[in-house]
Amino acid sequence: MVFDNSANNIMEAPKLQSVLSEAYAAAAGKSKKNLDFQTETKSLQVSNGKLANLKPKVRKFVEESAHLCQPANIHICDGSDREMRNLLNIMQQAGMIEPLPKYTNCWLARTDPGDVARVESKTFVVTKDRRETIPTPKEGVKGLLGNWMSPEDLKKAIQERFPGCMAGRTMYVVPYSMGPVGSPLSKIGIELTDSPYVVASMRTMTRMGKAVLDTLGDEDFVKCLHSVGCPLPLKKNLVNNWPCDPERTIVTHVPETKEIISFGSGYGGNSLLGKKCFALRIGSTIAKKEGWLAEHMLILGITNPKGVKKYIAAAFPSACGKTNLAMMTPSLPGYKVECVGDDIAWMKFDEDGILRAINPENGFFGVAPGTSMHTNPVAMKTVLSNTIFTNVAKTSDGGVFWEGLEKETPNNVTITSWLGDTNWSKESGKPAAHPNSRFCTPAGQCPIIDPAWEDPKGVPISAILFGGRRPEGVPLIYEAFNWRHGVLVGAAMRSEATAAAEHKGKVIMHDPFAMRPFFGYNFGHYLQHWLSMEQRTDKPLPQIFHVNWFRKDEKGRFIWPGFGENVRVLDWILQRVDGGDVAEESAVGLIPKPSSLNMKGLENENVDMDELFRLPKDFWEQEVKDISKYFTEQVGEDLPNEIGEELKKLDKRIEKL
Ligand code: OXD
Ligand code: MN
Repeated sequence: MVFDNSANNIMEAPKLQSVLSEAYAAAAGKSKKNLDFQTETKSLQVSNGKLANLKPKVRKFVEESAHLCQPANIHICDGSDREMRNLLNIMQQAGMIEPLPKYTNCWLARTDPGDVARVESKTFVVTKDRRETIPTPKEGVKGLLGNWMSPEDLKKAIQERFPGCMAGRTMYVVPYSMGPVGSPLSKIGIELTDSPYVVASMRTMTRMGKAVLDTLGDEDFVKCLHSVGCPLPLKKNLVNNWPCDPERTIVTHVPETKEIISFGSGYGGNSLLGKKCFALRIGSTIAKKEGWLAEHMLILGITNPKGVKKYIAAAFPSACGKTNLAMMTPSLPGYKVECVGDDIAWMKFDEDGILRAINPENGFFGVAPGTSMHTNPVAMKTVLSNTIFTNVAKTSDGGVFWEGLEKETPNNVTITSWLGDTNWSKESGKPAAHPNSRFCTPAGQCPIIDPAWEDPKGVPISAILFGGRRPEGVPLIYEAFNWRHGVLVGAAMRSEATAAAEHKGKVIMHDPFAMRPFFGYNFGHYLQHWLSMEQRTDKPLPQIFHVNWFRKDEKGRFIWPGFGENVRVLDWILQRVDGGDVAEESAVGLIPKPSSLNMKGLENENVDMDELFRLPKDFWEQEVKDISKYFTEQVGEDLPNEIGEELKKLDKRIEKL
């Protein structure tokens, strides 16, 4: 049974008007003096589709945005193969992409080197009240849990950027569904963009096109406006034929009006607005309102040798191996892993109170470096066709190259780096591929895609994993004592910095729930929402675990072999989910009883199990201090008491080490 806690919602009824409509009205007002500004619907050029066929609310959004951005014409996407071929053609002719003849229908894009990653510092959530978006940090401390902007400042930012920003370009109307089209768990967005690269990528990453417009009923859709910010004629030369405006880039979200407005970047989560912007930031605010969870998690199905299948969701920060785990080739005989998703999970209770998850995406936008036949053979097979690679290196035989593919690349080929160095060699000391280079590939062609990956009901989740890159102190696996403790484990997550964002170096950063860059609302309220899950069902919630594949020895070598061997950890988790008596208490949580982790076949690896599970007292004392400082400085009064209490309990247990 599911309990409806909607009465507890602290979100108020909508008060804000559509920011985009206001921006249009303001620009139209000015246009009375400015004859360039088109105010007549009939003056809009439409090269594909018909405005008259759009639902009135979609049409209004498209027309207002077109009047604001003044594109040369409008293309309403139908999602067809023909349309995709045309887009690829247009990009090839513009020099934005080139074919990779070694594979089937694969392409390489190289961005302006100023536009290579998510720009967290320029990403904002817009609410009237600052505290709805971010907790108030301690005085003198910089808040690290997202950026807030007022509606007034957003309106100003739009006025400074959007009027006329698509001049000379095509504005594409991209209707898309997060989740299978028509599923009750799915949500619809419409992205307007002047980037054909974004359209082609959205076609892979979401269900996109006519079918979405056909299913859109009276429900709200998320309005997404995106521009690369380079109207024609250009004021400066493009680098790599990649239009962008890094100095004026801004990525904004208005949860109350369900609007996403992004300017200046054409890459990744800044511009494919269904992914981080919708499925996580706006998604998490919708989830809070409606009583479910929108999380930065992979979803995998695992079948044991007895044929019993369970589903696991796992949250790791960017570039910690989510895609590798989601597509794992298990080393233990008789095990099978199947992939539902590699990045995002929407989890809701069904009518029986079971937490079920869907992957709202339709493709993988995976980090390329480190992916190889050794680390992720399934991904390597998936990307051999219909894939757009971005910022990887290319080989003289028409293929791709990145760090990690050294052994798989013929010796007789030359390598052109992502920066265009045609005779790249390792000796240059520079990476061949950008560390955040990506493949964008359809999920449906993954050889181990789970048969239920598009099940509209979602898959039942038995376990939730948190984890990160922790070179020191954190054991291979531990289980939370209960849900509340598990929420602390998620809140206390830390990991080495990633190339997916602007951070430098290998510092250990706090990344609660792997959501720090993706919270759509105040992290303190998010924790309260997670805690409230206990009251929302009378069925057992998924068990919560923490994993760390990345512990190193004193020589800096990884202690655990990782990759396919991680199935040994999943095997232990399955035993726990089954109620197996294979755990014992430790200060941090439940850890495997001696010999309960299946190490058969790893005897020659000499894995130092004692070191893998050692809990150094000084390390954990420092860890608790750091977490406590982080909560005090960053979350302050918004930290739920339950989490403070759980941290105190951890502190007490550490004292006894
Ligand atoms: C991603 C990320 O792109 O987490 O998935 O940065
Ligand atoms: Mn991610």
